[in-house]
Amino acid sequence: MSHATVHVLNGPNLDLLGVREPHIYGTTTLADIEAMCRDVASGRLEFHQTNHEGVMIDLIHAARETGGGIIINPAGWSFSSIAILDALKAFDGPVIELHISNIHARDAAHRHSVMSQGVTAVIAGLGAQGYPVAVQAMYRLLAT
Ligand code: CA2
Repeated sequence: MSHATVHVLNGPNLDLLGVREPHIYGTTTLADIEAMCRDVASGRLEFHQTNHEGVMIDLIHAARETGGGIIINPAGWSFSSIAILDALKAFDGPVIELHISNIHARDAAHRHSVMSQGVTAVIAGLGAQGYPVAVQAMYRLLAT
């Protein structure tokens, strides 16, 4: 099963990683994170970032065709997007929701993800390292 596709999907403003607010999100860029994921990937890895909700929904639908698993950092949509939650619920494989920061230790606006009820697992607070950890965890989920 290690040849299954892992889809790593990143939501709005994550293209600014490493550039703005390093005290919260660190100095690692999204390109660095993609390289960290590819380092531990043993099969096909799709890596995307979008600032557009409809594009994210299309990426989730496209993943339905390819199969495998989804790792998603929904960023600001975590707290509002029932449309993305619905798309994730329509995906048959495992879904890992990932946050760089520990959202549970943040202010009320960043604490409650509406996404979590529709996912297999949540990783939060490991910084950029959470991404390769999630890819490795995904292979285990896909093998079970
Ligand atoms: O910790 C995470 O990964 C978040 O999903 C990031 C979201 C935030 O709304 C969530 O509470 C937690 C924000 C992503 C914005 O990314 C930026 C990166 C650099 C500078 C500004 C924003």
